[in-house]
Amino acid sequence: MIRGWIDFKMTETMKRAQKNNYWRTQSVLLLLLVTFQATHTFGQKGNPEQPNIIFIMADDLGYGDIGVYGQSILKTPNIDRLATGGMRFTQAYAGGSVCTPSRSVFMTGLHGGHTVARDNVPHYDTYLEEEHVTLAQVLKSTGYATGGVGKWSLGDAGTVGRATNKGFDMWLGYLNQDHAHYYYPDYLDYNDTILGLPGNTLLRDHYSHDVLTNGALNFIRSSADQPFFLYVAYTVPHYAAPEEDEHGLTVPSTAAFDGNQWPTSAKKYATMLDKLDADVGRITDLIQALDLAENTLIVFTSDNGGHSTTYKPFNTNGPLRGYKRDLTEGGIRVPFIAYWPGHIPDGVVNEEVIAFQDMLPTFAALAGAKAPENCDGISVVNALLGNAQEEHHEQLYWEYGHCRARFDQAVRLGNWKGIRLGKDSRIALYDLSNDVSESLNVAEKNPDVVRQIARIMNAEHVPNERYPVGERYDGSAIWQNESPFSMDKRKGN
Ligand SMILES: [Ca+2]
Repeated sequence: MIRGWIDFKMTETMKRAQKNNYWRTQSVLLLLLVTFQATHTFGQKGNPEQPNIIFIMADDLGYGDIGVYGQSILKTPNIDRLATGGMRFTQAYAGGSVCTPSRSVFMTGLHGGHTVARDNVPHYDTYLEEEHVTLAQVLKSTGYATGGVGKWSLGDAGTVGRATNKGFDMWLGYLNQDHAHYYYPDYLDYNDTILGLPGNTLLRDHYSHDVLTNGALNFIRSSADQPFFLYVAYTVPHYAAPEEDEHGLTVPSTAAFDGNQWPTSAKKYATMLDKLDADVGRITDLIQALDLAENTLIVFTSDNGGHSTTYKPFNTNGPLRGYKRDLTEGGIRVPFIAYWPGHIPDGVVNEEVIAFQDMLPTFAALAGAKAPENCDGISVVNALLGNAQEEHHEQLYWEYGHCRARFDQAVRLGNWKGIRLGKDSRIALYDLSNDVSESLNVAEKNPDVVRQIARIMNAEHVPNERYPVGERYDGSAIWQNESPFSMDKRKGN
């Protein structure tokens, strides 16, 4: 009897406790829900589990061109703000020393000795085939809206490798990279058709960089309610075709820099950089205005090093030796800034060695998507978020010049950098820990390191029949500057 009463009391107590716990639990859940919603639903749009990713890549922008990387003459306040409010990497590497391989490495997650497009030449109408998986396809497969503007380089209009067949819902710009040498084109590729700009070559109404930025902004506006990936492959400050501009640097006006005692080409370069910086600011401002900042990772970088003809006082590659096309650091080490308020700590300078092939596994990890198994890159999510990065690159590999006068290879192994200029030539060795300018060849003192680097060079270069080493290519561009609006075409000729 007593036992029964105790049992009863216990049961009632337990029930009350359970009830209290239930309500306490519910209250905590409700509070969490309100907090969560205040942070993520009412304060933020989109799914925080799948952040938006905006990858802004300049063209031929050097390591030293940006204020936070030491530029002292030209001003880049908007790009600098991404670094002061985010993370700046000092040892980030492009996929190659020129446009096409760098973009191929970024899109495929395979390094320059494995990826499908190894150099800007020979010219092919497509590089990507049906079996090649791109970063855009990976993100699209997990529900991302995918858009791109600018220079694609990996497959022309009508080919299997065109952007809209390789994962992009929207592409506005230049599928063929020789087309991208024209800043006043009379058309741009737009999805599987063209955006006609008839008369533009003559009248110069539409500077292509402005059109690309408008396309990027409109893609953000139209994708704001779902996770999106935006690839902004700008074409500045790359040179223009000489028939379009006598200095090879087409801009609408150099008025903002005319007070400087610089050559005209320098004023034009400064104008390109100024427009680039302003448009990075427009993209960042729109993300802020749409209340997407805490749910959007913005990366700013360049596809390869600065050009050798850039006005010398600008010091385009900072302390680094060499330029675009070189495998010394000046050709491949690039500015790399990651900005994501609330996720990436402010003003961090990160010395982690990262490379373009890491972007596919990194973005896939952020999106909750599966990266292809044969990827050469590693996820650097932890480095990006300011956490301890457990996996590091043991080595990095680049190559350039298969069908040119000289085939070069380079390896980074820890802080060692080995470079071979010309097939079967001797390897020069530099210690980047105390010689970032690669000025002192220490190969003779470190024969074991040189042998190890030689083995890596031999192993990582996988021959590709489209890039036969030593066979000089002298073909011209496939894309021809012929207007789709010419009178001949109207007549049906
Ligand atoms: Ca480039």
